[in-house]
Amino acid sequence: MTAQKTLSDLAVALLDGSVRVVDCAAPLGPNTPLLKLPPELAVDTPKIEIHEIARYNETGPWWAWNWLKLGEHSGTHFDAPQHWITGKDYPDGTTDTIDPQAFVAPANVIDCSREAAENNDFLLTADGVKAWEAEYGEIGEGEWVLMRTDWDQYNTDEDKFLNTDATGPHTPGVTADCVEYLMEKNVLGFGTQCIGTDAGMAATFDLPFPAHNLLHKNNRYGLASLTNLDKLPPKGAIFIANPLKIVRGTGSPVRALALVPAS
Ligand code: 23J
Ligand code: MN
Repeated sequence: MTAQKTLSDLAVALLDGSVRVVDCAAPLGPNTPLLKLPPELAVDTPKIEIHEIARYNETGPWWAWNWLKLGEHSGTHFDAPQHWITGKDYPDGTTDTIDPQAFVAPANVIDCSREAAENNDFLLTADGVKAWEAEYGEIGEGEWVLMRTDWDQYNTDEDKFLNTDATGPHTPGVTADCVEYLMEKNVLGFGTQCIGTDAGMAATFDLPFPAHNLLHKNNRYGLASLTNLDKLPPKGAIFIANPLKIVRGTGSPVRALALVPAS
C-alpha cells in the first residue's frame, strides 16, 4: 500500500511538474568525443557513424531509418563489470545480465567544479568524499556517486574535452583510495562528466586505471560523459541509467536521466 502511494505520488509529481526530468546525456553522433588510448597500449574505439537506409525516398518511400556504427563505450555511457579484466568472471557482469534494479538508484553529486577548473588533473580522494559526507550526509549502499566537474561544457569540442598535451590527457578523476572507500560503502558505482571514469593521467598511476580496476573488481558500474550535473541537488535525485541489453555487452550508451525536485 505504501509503495503504491509512493508511485501514485510520483505519477502526480511528474505530471504537475514538481518533479522534473533532467537530461544527463550528451548528443550521440559523428562529433561525439571519443577516448584516445596511448597507441602502444591499444586500438581505439571507432568514430561513430550514422548511415541512412532510407529517407522517404527510393530506398524506402514512406519511412526514414538509419543504421549505426557505434562502439559500446561511446559518449554518455555505462561501464559493465566485464569491461575490465578484474570483473571478467562475474556472470551478472554484462549489459544483458545485470539486475535492472541497478538502473534506477539515488544519486550523490559531489561538486568538484572549482577544483577541476583550477587543476585539470584534480583527483577526488577518500578524505574529499568524507568531507562531503560531513556536510551533506552519508552516502548509502546501492547509491550512485557522481563527480561534478562541469566538464560537459567541453563536450562539443573533442580537443578541449580530452585536454591532451605532450604529457598526455589532463582530465579530473579519482584516487585508488577514493574508490576503495566507495567500495567499503557498497555504492552502486561511480559516474563522471569526463570521457571515462578514470582521470586522464590514470594510465601512469601506481595502480593504473584505479576506477576501472576497483569498481569492476567489485562488480560495480561506471558512468562517463554525464551532462547537466550542475542541475542536480547534492542529494535527493533519482538517477536512471539503463544500458542497451547488448548480448555479452561490456557497456552501452545511455540516455541518462535524473528525477529532481523542481526548484
Ligand atoms: C578502455 C581502456 C581504458 C579506458 C576505457 C576503456 C574507458 O574509459 C571506458 O570507456 O571505459 S580509461
Ligand atoms: Mn567505458
